[in-house]
Amino acid sequence: MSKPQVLVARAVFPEAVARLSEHFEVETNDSDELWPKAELIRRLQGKVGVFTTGSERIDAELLDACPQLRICANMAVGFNNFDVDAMTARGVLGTNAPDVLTETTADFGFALLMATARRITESELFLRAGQWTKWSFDMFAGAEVHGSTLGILGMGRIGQGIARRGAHGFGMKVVYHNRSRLSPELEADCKARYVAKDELLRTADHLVLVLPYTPANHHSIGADELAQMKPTATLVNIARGGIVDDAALAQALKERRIAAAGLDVFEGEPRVHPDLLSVPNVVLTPHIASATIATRRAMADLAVDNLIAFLTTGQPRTPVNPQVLGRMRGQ
Ligand code: 8YV
Repeated sequence: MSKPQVLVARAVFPEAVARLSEHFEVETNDSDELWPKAELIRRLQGKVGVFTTGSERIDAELLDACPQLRICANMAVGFNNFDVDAMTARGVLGTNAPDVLTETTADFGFALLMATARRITESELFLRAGQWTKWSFDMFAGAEVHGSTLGILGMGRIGQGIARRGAHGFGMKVVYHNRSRLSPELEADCKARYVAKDELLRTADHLVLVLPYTPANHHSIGADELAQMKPTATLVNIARGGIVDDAALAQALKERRIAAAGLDVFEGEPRVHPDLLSVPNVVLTPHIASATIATRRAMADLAVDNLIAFLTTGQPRTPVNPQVLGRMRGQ
């Protein structure tokens, strides 16, 4: 009997493909091209599963054009590339890759906060440009990190990891805002105090965004929110592009209405708003918060586990729409 077919939509660790090949006939994308939708649909013909990253949009049009597809396994904790309602309506399962990247991503969030507050990029560019000719008392003087107030918008697992680093490692006062409040035990563990969003914006010395992208969260930080922040504050976005209004942020940075920003994600990435490229007080990284080899391997492994487990036993490890289990497409 021939094996079921799956597609791996982007280049990934060969070991991940090898594991899939034990169970499935696997088509890969060795050139790591970003396939346009029509090409992705063409490649998905006859496939029951697809290994996706955050870059492939799975929507009603694609699902209707790929009637054999039963599972989309994302190598990412975020799954805003999935139209979950369209998937659920058609009995197609989505899975994501939570937990395995939590601490690595929190490390990076903290690194970006430090780099932003202490003006690492700006000062390195100055040095590399041969502009360092003497010491001066306020050269690249930045914002204090230890003992300052850390604000966190979105207090899921990664937000909690950043809170712990700030509170326990740097003696920071932690305030947070989230759709729902943490349990008293988790608040105590993170030494975090729940506040309204306005208070968070007004009091944070360093504000870190870690909320998932949903249409309701679009431009959660725009001109009005930036206006409420302290002029000395820094803003860090490791969540998703679109949560911040990048044009409004570039303007605020240019006018020094906030001190600095650290951005790992962008609206319309990999394009970056041109004004962000020309302001000095911003640290820019290309969506690498989860990028350590060990973590990326764990994320790929979890996506592979989900494909194998679902397609062989019907029991995925980390479903995002478990309501489709039991009434699945093609059964
Ligand atoms: C991924 C991420 O690297 O997991 C997420 O949600 O943003 C990153 O860790 C990216 O989405 C590509 O898969």
